[in-house]
Amino acid sequence: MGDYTPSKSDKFTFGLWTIGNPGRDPFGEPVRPPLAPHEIVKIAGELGAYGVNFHDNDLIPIDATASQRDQILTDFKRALEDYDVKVPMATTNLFSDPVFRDGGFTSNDAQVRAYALQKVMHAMDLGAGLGAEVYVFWGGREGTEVDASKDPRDGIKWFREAIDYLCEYSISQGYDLKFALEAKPNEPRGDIFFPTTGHYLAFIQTLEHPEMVGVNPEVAHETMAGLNFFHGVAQAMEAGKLFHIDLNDQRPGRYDQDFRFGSESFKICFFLVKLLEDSGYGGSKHFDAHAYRTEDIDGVKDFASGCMRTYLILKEKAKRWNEDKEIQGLLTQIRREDPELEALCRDFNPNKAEILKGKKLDRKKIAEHSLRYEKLDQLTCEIIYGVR
Ligand code: GLT
Ligand code: MN
Ligand code: MN
Repeated sequence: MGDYTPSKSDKFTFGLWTIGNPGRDPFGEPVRPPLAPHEIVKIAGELGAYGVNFHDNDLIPIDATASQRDQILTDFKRALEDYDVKVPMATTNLFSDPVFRDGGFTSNDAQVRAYALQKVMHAMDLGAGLGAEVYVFWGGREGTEVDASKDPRDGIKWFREAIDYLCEYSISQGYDLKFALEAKPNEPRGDIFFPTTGHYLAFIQTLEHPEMVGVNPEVAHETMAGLNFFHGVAQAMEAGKLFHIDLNDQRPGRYDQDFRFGSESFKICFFLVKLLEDSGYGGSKHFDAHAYRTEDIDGVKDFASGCMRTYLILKEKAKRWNEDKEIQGLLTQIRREDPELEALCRDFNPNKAEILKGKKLDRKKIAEHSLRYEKLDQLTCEIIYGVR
């Protein structure tokens, strides 16, 4: 068995809102006392996390006075130093306050849209000042219950205007922030605009500064939409757009559960970890999950260390999978190569097309090629179950 102790180079991060989650749900009051930001930094640091991320109001309450703000920031910065914890990502709360009940950037009210933009600029100042390099946009309230209320094309245009504006703001301040857009199909709105990572990938190409903007896919959100999270992340990565990732777990077809990473869909999590490790993804691995509502503070620590430990266990299994001779042999056999045909099929020119059209390709013979996926999957499962 390996050593599953996290190190800073793993770049594991938690939100102030995740370790600090008090266990409130739509039917019940908080079950855990609030933790101050500096206390959360201590917990994260002692457990071996690399960083903490926050929404503006996780750190500074929306109605804080100037002196309260100063005190919170002093305590927070000291804790970051003391426990060697970074702030790699920041974001804005555009969903809790009643003013955002019909959205922020996509509200029907121009005054709300202006307030949202103003709030984000202040939050960017706060985040960049604490060292954040990635800025997340999760549009939880950007959507509708009543489709008569809003033409989605207006919503999309307003959202685009906001992101374009904020890219310029970041450039004008010399912040060098990368923006990461986080999709979710529903909850808290009946329907949220840009319901999946794929929707955001298409949207990004319509922006003034597409190079500054990528995605922040979350396991739970894509799974809620019934999608294969691993595939979504791979597509974002292939497009050079995986700027951040929210790791947690989720049973399909349920509310946004934000369970401990790997607590549910172990196989998808395995392929996800393998993808992140094989690709050399260098960004944060952010656990956007929270402890079950049954837990006290010790349970919160169990949850946080469990997320990191599970990742490291899966990382070790991914390495074993890559080194497994039988698995690699099967893959070589499955993936038939044909350099001559492959050369004909890439980099189109009319001559190649003519040659390819004239080639004798015997489909019945081709189809005889054996695909031993049963065996491959069984061996993969055995590695995941820990018997291989
Ligand atoms: C909220 C949401 C998360 C987002 C956070 C960023 S806030 O907890 O459920 O998925 O990543 O705004
Ligand atoms: Mn979630
Ligand atoms: Mn998230």
